[in-house]
Amino acid sequence: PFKALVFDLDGVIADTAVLHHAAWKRLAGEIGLSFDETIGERLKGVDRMGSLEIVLGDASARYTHDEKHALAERKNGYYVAAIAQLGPENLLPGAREALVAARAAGLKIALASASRSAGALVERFGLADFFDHVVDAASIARPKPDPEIFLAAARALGVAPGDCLGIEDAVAGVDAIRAAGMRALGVGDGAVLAHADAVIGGLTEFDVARFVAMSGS
Ligand code: B16
Ligand code: MG
Repeated sequence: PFKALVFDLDGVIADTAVLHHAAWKRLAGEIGLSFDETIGERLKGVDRMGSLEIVLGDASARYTHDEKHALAERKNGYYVAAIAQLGPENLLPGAREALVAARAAGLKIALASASRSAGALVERFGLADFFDHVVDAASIARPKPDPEIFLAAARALGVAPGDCLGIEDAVAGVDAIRAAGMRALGVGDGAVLAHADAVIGGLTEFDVARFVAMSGS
């Protein structure tokens, strides 16, 4: 059985994606770029500068490195202001219950979010006590689908990657989990998350006994 769970945040524990989306849309409007509403799916799980490149598209060439960092900072200001309004009522259904069940089953729990606001969000949601470790996204050099963030989580927990189950809503995140040598539980659409070992529609379907038995050594 697995010894640990490694959770993604945005799209798994809370629907902060809509707030990232709104902040990018505001920035795009301010700099005169059109904002394709279908862009949201492509931003899932992608780190801040990677997201900026998606939002800029062909306009990327018009900006210097420093200007891009300033744009990303501006977007982050909007996002940080938006999440200051969030509380436990903004958790996705089943999130808290999944953490309670995992704790009761004696599993270690880590958070592997690409967001630099992940620690603040965990505090706002009143979930800090559930996590044995929250990976600091700023300490990660290579974004998902690189396995670095999931390997860092396993190392911090002191659990071998093969004994961890990673839980993700993004394609890049599922691929990162698999590349880390963990099993992946996808949250969302099974057709999109085809590389996951199992897929559920949301954490309301998280059955700890079933998934802990799924494998591990
Ligand atoms: P920040 P996750 C990701 O969170 C989001 O899905 C993605 O849209 C965002 O750009 C990224 O965090 C970085 O966030 O700008 O706050 O550092 O899905 O990995 O929990
Ligand atoms: Mg996510």
